Amino acid sequence: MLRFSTAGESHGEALIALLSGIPAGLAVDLDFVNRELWRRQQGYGRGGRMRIERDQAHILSGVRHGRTIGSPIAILLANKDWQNWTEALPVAEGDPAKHKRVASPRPGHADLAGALKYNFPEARYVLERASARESAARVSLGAIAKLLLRELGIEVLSHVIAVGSAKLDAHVSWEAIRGLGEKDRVLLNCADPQTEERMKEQVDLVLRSGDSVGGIFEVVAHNVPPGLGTYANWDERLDAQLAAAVMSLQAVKAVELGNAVRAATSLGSEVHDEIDYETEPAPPFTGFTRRSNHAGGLEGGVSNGQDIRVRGYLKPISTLRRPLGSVDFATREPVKAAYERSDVCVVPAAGVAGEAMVALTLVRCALEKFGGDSMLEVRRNFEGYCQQLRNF
Ligand code: EPS
Repeated sequence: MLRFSTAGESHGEALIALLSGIPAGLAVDLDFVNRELWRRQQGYGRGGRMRIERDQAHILSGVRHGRTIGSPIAILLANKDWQNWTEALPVAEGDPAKHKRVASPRPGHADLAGALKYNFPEARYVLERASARESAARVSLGAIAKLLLRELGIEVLSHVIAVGSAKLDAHVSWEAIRGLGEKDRVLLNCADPQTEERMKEQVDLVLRSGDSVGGIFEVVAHNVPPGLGTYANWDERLDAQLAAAVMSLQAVKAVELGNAVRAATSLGSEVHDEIDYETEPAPPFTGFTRRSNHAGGLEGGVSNGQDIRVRGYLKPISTLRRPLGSVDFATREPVKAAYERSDVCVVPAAGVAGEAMVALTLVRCALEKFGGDSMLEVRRNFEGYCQQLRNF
């Protein structure tokens, strides 16, 4: 069974990521893992922190001589910023005068709910763990998941559909998304240069005004065989698992599969993907094809062989340079919400974290269906299933 978790505070010494259930014999390309971490750090509208950090995966266990050995994989990501926080956030008691209190909670952030819940007099510890810095750890695990999916021919990437009110309405092909993933310079990871320019204007606007923006990313999983997930039990539905996985990312407040939002106000005849049967050119899994993919590759909680498309909707960043109204934790007097440095737009980065969550979810389902203790066994099971599909 695939299990994963993370630990670490945003300004603590390091993030730790733990992954178990990956079969033995998977080649681990560390350059690929580090490139994924780099991709998550990109995008126009990131704050000063990204100039400090250069995330690099330090694999502690589970990989020997370049391959997984079936044991839990532990990855450490050092926080470079820690050197500036050793006195403010020590593990030992330290000097209370050097602690950096977060005196007033930010609307939209976990600050207030977290302080009330854990009985903290201020929000420092809350933001340390609620911070999206944690998503770096998930991306390192997502990279391992992607390497396993690659062995089955499955790829997962993302692109940005909207930043603030600048939105791309056109369909974006898998080839265009793959092209974006190969770029060495990332602006807003949008496939259409003109829309990307409008997105940049949105970021410039909020940079000037001390505000922040959210947006929409879309994760696409390409070449997924039909039959992952099942309608048999509610918690085994792939659509439900993907929605929970992407919703669990910081600042994601809605998840859409395919064109579900538009479909809800359309007629059935306009949105259901009509079925054809073609054997030329040779289909990847089955001759059953579709004339469209409004469903986002999922029907009945099961992958249907089309690209899986999952959209994450991000609320605007909750730390504002021109802060909103709040209350001082200590005095209860009205004040402006706390401000340190912050990002103003993280949609491309959230897309990369979304890829990681989708990849980990697909690996979990793939191992349930094709699972084995070694990659040899997984590949054999997978190929047997592909043969079964061809014979169907
Ligand atoms: C974050 C606040 C900022 C972001 C951070 C998420 O960090 P800091 O408070 O150190 O300036 O840069 O994101 C990351 C560190 C990251 O790696 O993505 C927050 O409060 O959520």
